[in-house]
Amino acid sequence: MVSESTPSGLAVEENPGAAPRPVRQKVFSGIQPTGNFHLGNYLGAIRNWVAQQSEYDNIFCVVDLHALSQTTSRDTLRENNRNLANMLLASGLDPAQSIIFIQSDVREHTELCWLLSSVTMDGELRRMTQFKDKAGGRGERVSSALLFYPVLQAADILLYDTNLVPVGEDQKQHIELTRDIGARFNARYGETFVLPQPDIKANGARIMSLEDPTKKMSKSDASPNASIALTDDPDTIRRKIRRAVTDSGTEVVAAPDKPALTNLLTIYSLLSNEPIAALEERYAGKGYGAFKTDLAEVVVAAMAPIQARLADLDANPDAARAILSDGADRARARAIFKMAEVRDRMGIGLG
Ligand code: ATP
Ligand code: LTN
Repeated sequence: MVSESTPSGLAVEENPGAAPRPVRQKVFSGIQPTGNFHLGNYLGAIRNWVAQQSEYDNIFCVVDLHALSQTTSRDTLRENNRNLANMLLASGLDPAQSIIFIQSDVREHTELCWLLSSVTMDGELRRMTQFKDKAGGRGERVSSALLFYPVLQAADILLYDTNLVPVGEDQKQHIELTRDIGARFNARYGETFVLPQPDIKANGARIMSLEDPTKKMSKSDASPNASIALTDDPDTIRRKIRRAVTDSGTEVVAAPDKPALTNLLTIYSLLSNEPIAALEERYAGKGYGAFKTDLAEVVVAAMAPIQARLADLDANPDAARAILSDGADRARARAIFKMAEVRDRMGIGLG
């Protein structure tokens, strides 16, 4: 059934004969197991997932099939899947409040991906910024998985009647395409999919590289000093922040012509829950050195509880396995139900 989002954050499902019952909005988001989970992923996405968990009906997914567009080693992918699952749990995702699972465990994602490709234009996929960035002029040597990536992402989202997709800024275009694909399907076959809204926060949606504040902090950056991994030990964090590039001048202020300081102040502000203006005031006239020393300690303190939980989870691999298996069962039950509707709408099989 299609439910409409309301500004109150609640969706109202029709139920003939009964008073309308508010139901929680459905949230879906995914993250690729492609290597070192970094502060940008945490501040732009996962921290928000955790903070909003109790408000919504949530599904969070380790999108290993998406990672196949970049990862070619079997062992690396397995290891990344396990590490990311543990990291999500260590960051505070709670299986009592959220369904957490591995994408490839629910085959309906790939099936819907194929079906949606019939309402997706080749030109739309070639225009995606992420495709253009990652394909980077490699022409014929780019896998078609990289091109198809947003169709699979649309399938992930549309499969679960998702209202809200909490992501970083870089994913906005993919969510817009998801809406276009869903709307086109609905126009052709009748109302089937809920059209999702991106949930992108004003702060933290685009944490920048520590070495080049014009580029986003990215898992695929070749330089380890460009990002802070959530697993970095305190000394590594201190060293990376000490050597992070700054802007010309000496004042600790956020401004359009000070992208490096703006980025560092954003990180500080989000992790300490203090407004940027208060930090600017505190460090007025103190220079970059004192600011960076304190920032490093703020980051170290924020990572400590996550790293402690991660150590426990790493020591007990069966814990995550059971949670993910249960998550896949719960996600599959919803996905099978939706796919029956989609197949029928499209006239697949004998009916
Ligand atoms: P890659 O750079 O290899 O594409 P990634 O670091 O972007 O990887 P993803 O798995 O693609 O990681 O993204 C997971 C989530 O983290 C997404 O919601 C994405 O928008 C968010 N995210 C990624 N990088 C940043 C960043 N620098 N700032 C804020 N959010 C980010
Ligand atoms: N492309 C996303 C990962 C992703 C995703 C999703 C995010 C795959 N499927 C569904 C939100 C909803 C990225 O972050 N790079």
